[in-house]
Amino acid sequence: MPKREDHYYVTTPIYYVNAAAHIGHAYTSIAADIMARFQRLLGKQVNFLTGTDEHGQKIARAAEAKGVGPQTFVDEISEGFRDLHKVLNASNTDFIRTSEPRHIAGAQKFWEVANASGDIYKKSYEGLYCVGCEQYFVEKDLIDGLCPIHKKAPEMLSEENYFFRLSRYTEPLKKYFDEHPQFVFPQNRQKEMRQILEEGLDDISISRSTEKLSWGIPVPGDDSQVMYVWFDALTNYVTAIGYGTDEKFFGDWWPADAHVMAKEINRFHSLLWPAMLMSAKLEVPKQIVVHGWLTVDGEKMSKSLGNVVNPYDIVSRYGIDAFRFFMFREMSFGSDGDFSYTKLDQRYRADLSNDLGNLLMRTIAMTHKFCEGRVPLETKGEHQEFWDRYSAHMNAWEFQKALEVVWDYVRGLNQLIDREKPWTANKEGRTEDVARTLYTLLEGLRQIAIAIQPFMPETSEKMLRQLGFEFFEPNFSNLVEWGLLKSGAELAQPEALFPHIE
Ligand code: ME8
Repeated sequence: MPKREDHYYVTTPIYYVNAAAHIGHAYTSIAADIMARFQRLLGKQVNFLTGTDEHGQKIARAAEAKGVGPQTFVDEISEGFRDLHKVLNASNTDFIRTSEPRHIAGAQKFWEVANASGDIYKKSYEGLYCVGCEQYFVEKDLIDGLCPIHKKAPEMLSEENYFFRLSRYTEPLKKYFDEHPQFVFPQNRQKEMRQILEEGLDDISISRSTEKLSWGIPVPGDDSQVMYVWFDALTNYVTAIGYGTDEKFFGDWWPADAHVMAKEINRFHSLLWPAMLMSAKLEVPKQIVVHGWLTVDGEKMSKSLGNVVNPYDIVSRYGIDAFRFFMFREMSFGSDGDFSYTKLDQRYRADLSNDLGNLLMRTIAMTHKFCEGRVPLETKGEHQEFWDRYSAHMNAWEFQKALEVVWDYVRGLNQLIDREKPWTANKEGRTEDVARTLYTLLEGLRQIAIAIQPFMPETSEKMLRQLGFEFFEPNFSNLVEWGLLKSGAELAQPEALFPHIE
């Protein structure tokens, strides 16, 4: 069965449970959520997967350091990630843990199929391993002998392991990249991967001896080895939708439309994962969506610097929608970005409180004052261009640009008020002018409320409620038409969307 046309499947990485969630994780999950909500507006049925990556050396050691068993340890932190997604108002439809039976069964099946393709063999190996990355390095990729990401010297490991014939997929991958120039977003990340392919891929170790590491999924048919954590983890994208356990469901949803992540794990997703899928005779995902790294006040977030930003703190001060908006209005998705409370504060005041909040407040207050709180006579308007520009950016993951399009509209409506001065028109008895301006504002605000829905779902709902627009079925085809606010409909009392924060 081919994947169903009206289905959209988006994923985040499954996060390591060695430490608590921070804004970096929140950023990725919100990005995926924005796309999930946008696709629902387009009328798609969406499967949105996130979850936790619970095996491997890094986690085994973190549990040991805390003096608890690995299962107890991962249970607690995984719960924290689940909770974070609720606080973020993420609309994920699933949350997978790699310690779950459905995942273990699927990962083992995947191994068996790759093995049957002749892509798995055993050999002795010695190499430099970074536990932070859960990855082997070759000398030339280290900087002064240190891992470029964790700035630590990797450990020398030597043992007999199973290997995956990644080298065999260099040519098929090159071909795939050439035929799918939009496979990796953004373009510079696609080029980077294509360059690595040019150099050729080496086979990689995909298991560990249980003598060294027992916290993992047993290799089928060999109890003395567990799977390498990345081989295990990547399969979550298929095991969560029933690979090995529910073939019908799997057929409806695979291949994924988008795997979202930051750049440090692009290589695993754009090269290793497609090769694994080719080996397992499965389709390659449609797009790998890679964003940059977040820094805080210009510095890398780190425990030792004490600058790790806790998303709960931001949400309790500014509310979830302001946080969601800020992360994608301030930074260009795909590039690196910097978080600071100063910039968040500025955006909150300028873009949200002033531009949008006051626009709604003034419009509703004037409607109460000049039109008895009822939507005035409908006025024609043309908004196709707005939706075309907005949708083109949304489809291309250009969230910052999509928000620019929306804020141009917001500013345009604010200018309309200043230009038309409905209070003067009212005083002069030009009731038709007043009605026309107010209708344009109210209906424009309704359109804006829909456009911001993927970014700020709660604010969108509040706006629609204040505008007296009760019907809310999240589907563009019923919502973007001009003129859905019916004349005579009663407006609620205005309420500040983004109240002043001390
Ligand atoms: O890599 N800026 O898990 P992880 C932006 N388990 N994004 C950030 C970030 C930052 N400073 N910090 C974290 C793993 N992220 C593996 C993934 S998938 C099969 C296995 C986000 O907990 C970003 O999405 O280290 C990054 O790729 C991910 O968290 C890394 O999460």
